[in-house]
Amino acid sequence: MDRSLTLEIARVTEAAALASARWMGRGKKEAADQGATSAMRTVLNTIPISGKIVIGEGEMDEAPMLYIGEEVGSGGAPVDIAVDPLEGTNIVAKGSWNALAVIAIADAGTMLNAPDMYMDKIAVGPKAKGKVDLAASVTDNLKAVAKALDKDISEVTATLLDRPRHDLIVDEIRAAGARIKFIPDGDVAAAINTCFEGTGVDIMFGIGGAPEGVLAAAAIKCLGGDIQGRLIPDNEEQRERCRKMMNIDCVERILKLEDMVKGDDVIFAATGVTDGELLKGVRFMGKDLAKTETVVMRAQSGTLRFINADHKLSKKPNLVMV
Ligand code: VTB
Ligand code: MG
Ligand code: MG
Repeated sequence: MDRSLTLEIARVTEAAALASARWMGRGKKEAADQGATSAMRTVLNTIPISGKIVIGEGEMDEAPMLYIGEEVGSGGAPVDIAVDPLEGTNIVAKGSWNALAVIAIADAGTMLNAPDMYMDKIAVGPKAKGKVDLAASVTDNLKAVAKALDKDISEVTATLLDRPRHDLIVDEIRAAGARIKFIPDGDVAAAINTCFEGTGVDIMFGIGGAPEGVLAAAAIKCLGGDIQGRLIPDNEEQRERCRKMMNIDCVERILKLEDMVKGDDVIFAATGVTDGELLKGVRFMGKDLAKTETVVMRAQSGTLRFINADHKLSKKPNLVMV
């Protein structure tokens, strides 16, 4: 993949973030999502790629835009595309933390076509790469992370979605003596944050969306961290869907990073919609100026760039909801 695509994908997530950020706190998550999706698609179609959406807004009959299988781009190298135009619709609706616009692009056929269902996940940063295992106990994983980071277990901070389904994991983290940072939503940001020491979280546990797992895996591959996932189909129909979409032997086996994103021809971008530990959200600075903060990364080189952009809103009428 041409490395100049990294700047192109920053434009894509910036557009989605700008379009959805105006909805902050308005209690309208669908509108925020729709704004992000339509802006993302508009810019994506200007990029010189022949892209196929493998992680998107849903099946063709349920999502009008960026549906799974949709072909996007203005023509070029064949690539797989994973998007979440607004990761954290509830977050934006409430004006809370860590909503992102995200995209990953990888060589065609290398990203897992994960259906929209739950996935159990574990994620850590580069120092603990290869030391955790979804099949091991929460306690053993916490011990392994503590050792890898040269911390006492009481200094390790785990993060997970604040949901009743995580009660047992929470009990075990507490019994082991580690700290917890609960998040109301947004486990892509949480997984990425484990790869940055300054964000204050060392390991992510718990069950979130499978599409979000693959997006996080693309970022974590660029960042040198580690993630594993296990799909949680609810019924036989979902199981059948997994088999059809993903072409893997056992639906409920542990998926390693390499199973979710093969090789290292992958690039990832995220723009902050609302403020988070890693990225500031969109700031509207008066009539004609908005500021965005974006992180873009490329697995092949390991280069990480933070891009601060000033946007002249009057020159981007199609992208900004008024
Ligand atoms: C998950 C998580 C996302 O929504 O999909 C979650 O991966 C939905 O979980 O990051 P519930 O069904 O428990 O609400 C997010 O938090 C935001 O899209
Ligand atoms: Mg979405
Ligand atoms: Mg999401």
